[in-house]
Amino acid sequence: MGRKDGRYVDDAFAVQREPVFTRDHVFALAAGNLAAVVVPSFLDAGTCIGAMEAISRLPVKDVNAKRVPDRVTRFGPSLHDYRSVRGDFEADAYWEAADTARSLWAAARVSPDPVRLAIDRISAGWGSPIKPATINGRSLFSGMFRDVNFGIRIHFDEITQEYPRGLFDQELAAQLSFNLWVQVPRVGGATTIWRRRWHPQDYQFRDGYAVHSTIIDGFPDASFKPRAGDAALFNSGYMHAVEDCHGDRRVAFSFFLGLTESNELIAWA
Ligand SMILES: O=C(O)CCC(=O)C(=O)O
Ligand SMILES: [Fe+2]
Repeated sequence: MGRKDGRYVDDAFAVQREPVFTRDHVFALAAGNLAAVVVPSFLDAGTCIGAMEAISRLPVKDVNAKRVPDRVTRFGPSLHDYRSVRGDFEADAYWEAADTARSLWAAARVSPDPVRLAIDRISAGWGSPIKPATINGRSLFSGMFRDVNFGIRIHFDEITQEYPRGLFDQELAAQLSFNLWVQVPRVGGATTIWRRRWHPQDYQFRDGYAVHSTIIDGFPDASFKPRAGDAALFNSGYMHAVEDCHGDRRVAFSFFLGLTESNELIAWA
């Protein structure tokens, strides 16, 4: 590890550009030995434009502003918006939103379907089919896309922290974030990941869903600026943030992948 331009860089925590996602990538990300794997041009330009046209016909909603004050809009439910202040899963509202999003998505006939394509290609690299995460046998929704116009503050995503008593039928060993960008801003919009995980004693640094930036002081980081069509996987248990896009659109299909205790990959958004 060394200092470079005032930042700490760590060769063992780097962004790797690869033609495909592989099984080894998943294990290296799960173990924290890689910051991110980026597959450039995962989708071609025509598919990105087609996806943008199709999704412009779908209703988007502002993400729960109490939880995420960063002005993010999205299509489809994301599990963390269905956690009550007491920490319970708001099942009825979630399943209703998931059913609605599935019907709207099917009716929009987005072809090729970027989410289906992503699940199929990651499954091929992983070596067996990715299955949906389930709660009491019911499959969670993973077809979410979001528009991040002003960035996202430093945070981490870990379902095992959000629901310490467990929520899924499966036990998770690691959680990865998958993003597939179909439109990016001219300026800004880089993703940064720090080699810093959340520790329970960090609660004083918590500010809603985000964490205070002192938490990452002195920790190595790695960044990449996605282009339209690029896809990336990173370990969402590490602190990460999205740079301001100055109001421009930055649209990505996004879901989580869980590596289960029995070495399966499951997906949800
Ligand atoms: O849009 C990105 O680059 C990352 C967004 C994010 O916070 C996530 O996928 O967990
Ligand atoms: Fe995140």
